[in-house]
Amino acid sequence: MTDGPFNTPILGGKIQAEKFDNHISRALSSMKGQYHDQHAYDAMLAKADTLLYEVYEVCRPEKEGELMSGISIVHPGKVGNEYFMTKGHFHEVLDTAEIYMCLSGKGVMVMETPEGEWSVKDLTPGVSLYVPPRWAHRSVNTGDGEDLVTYFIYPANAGHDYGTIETQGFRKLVVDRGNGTEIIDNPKWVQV
Ligand code: PAN
Ligand code: ZN
Repeated sequence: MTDGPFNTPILGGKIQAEKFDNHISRALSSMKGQYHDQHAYDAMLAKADTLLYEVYEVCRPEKEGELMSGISIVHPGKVGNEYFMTKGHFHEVLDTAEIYMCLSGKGVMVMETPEGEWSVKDLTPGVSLYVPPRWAHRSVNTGDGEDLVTYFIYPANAGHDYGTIETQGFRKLVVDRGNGTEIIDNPKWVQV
């Protein structure tokens, strides 16, 4: 990690993995209980632990004033009728925001607050999304056979609370039941 200014190429072809500090890969087995169709999940996992998404991070010291950034790539596909998606999280420091910029592909960001508000916004190339403080967020690839690639920036001291979502899920799911992309209530949602 350098003390001075630095560049990171993010556009224009293949990701240069060596320019990032961290490469995270999340496969189906890390999403236990997150997809609403448990039968479809089990059947898919029995065949292969499919890679769902990857994150390339530019890491900075986890202190106020610093910014974390990177690239998130959600691969295309579905578990049952539910699109591939990230785990999703609240920031541990709840009062921290995040900016996402869609670089390519097609998707949505599913968001909600602890107070019960929810929102689903499009992720389309060239459009930036502001995720305000307190909003949990999960990106979902609704595209047809194409990666959803986003660039994100958030305060380095934000931290990640995955546990709340793992336990209660998001209030809304993004599915395709044969008529295109739909946002439906999560039948398994429970208040922690
Ligand atoms: C992003 C996310 C990234 C992967 O960097 O961490 O898109 O999603 P999950 O962390 O939910 O697996 C971010 O929102 N950081 O705060
Ligand atoms: Zn975040």
